[in-house]
Amino acid sequence: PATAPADDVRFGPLVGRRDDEAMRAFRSYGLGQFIHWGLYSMLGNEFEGRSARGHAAASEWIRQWNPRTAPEGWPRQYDALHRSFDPSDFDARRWAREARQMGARYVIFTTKHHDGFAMWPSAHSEYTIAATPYEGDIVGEIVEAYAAEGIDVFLYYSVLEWNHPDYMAHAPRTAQERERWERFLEYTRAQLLELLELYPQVKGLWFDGTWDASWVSSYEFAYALEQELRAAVPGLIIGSRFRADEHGSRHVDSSGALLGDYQQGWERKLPQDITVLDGQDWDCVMTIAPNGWGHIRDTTGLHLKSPQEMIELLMRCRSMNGNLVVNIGPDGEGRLSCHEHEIMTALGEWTEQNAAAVYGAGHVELPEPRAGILTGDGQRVFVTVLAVPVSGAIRLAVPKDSARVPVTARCEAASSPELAVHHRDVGLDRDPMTYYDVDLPAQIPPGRPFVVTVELGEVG
Ligand code: FHN
Repeated sequence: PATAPADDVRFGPLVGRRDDEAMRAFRSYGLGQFIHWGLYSMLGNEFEGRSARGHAAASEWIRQWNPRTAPEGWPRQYDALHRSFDPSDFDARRWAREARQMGARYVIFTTKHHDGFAMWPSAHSEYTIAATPYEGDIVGEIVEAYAAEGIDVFLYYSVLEWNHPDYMAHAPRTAQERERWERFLEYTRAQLLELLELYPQVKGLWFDGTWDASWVSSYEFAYALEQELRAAVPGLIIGSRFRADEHGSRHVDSSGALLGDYQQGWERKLPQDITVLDGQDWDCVMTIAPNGWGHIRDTTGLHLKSPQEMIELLMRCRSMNGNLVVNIGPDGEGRLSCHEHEIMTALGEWTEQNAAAVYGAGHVELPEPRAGILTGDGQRVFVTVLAVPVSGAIRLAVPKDSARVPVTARCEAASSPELAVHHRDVGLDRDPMTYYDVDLPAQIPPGRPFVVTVELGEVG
């Protein structure tokens, strides 16, 4: 149902906190996959042996190579890349199968990044996959393959375009600029409606490049367009990056309401704790390298997150009711790196072995033990143990007036899964908590976090 915007915000939220089937599915996705794939993937952050590292914001930003250090004639060479884009190893069904094996329940795919190149044969642009030697529709193949694996598809779309003649970063100032900008808005609208018409199975649109003053000042247009998009695909999910309100506020409007179905601001960072989230739905999009979403050929000297780190990030997101979306950047031929495969395999094993702690579980209103991360489903508390305490036990603090308390515990990863639970009241009357120690298995699985499942039972 529509909520009335606060008095002085006319272009605030279109919907209140949704609780329909699509949003309930979003809340239980747990893990997603982001794919940055486009012309920049052909370069891997290098051109003719020269590295762009430190000269552009990220690998997919290579077209914006600092002009002082860019190769002679740049970005002419970039803008001609599409003439040879013909990924010989691209197999959408293999990607989709591997994504399912990794445990991803949704995928976000770059249909058009800031370079303006459309990965589908858009009728509204000449700069599309149809102008390459590749004979296919990449977006179409991705949508079909992922949907066939039961993975929900979200389409990434950048409004910002670096090389579109009608695009401008500032709000239009003259009549001529206004005319150009109007044309650009119409083009944006046409492409978005086209995407939904061509691929009606999509579950969401993931907007990017919406920070420039030109777009922020087009809040009225964006408000109307959002309604059109929602009408085109009932249940469509749109995050908080799409549009601003009339006061220039983004993500959250000037009266504090979220401008979309979920908070999309968590990029390469996680909330400190659940209180900062203000009850919002959210996900966190995460790179494997420190930054750089597109393929990076030479990762020497870059810290690549380890499988263990990714598992920890996933469980931290779940403990605060969010999803983790892990990015991959295939190369220009459609190949993933060994490290990406390693991360995906580790996540796949983890999510398969610990599905209950990941998908159907969320935040637990108990203090987090130092040993690890808590998720729960009302009947059970799952402790993802990151570090084994010297005591050999995990201590759970439970309010003395709690109706449910730990009764039994298990660790499926141990050779003897059953674990002893001891109730230890420290005897301080003023302490509102009482304590349950779970003995950890003597043989701890090496090198990986592991889950201890604690069953809760009625008091008395
Ligand atoms: O500039 C982009 C960046 O290249 C990448 O696509 C990320 C993904 O979240 N979004 C933008 C920065 O916020």
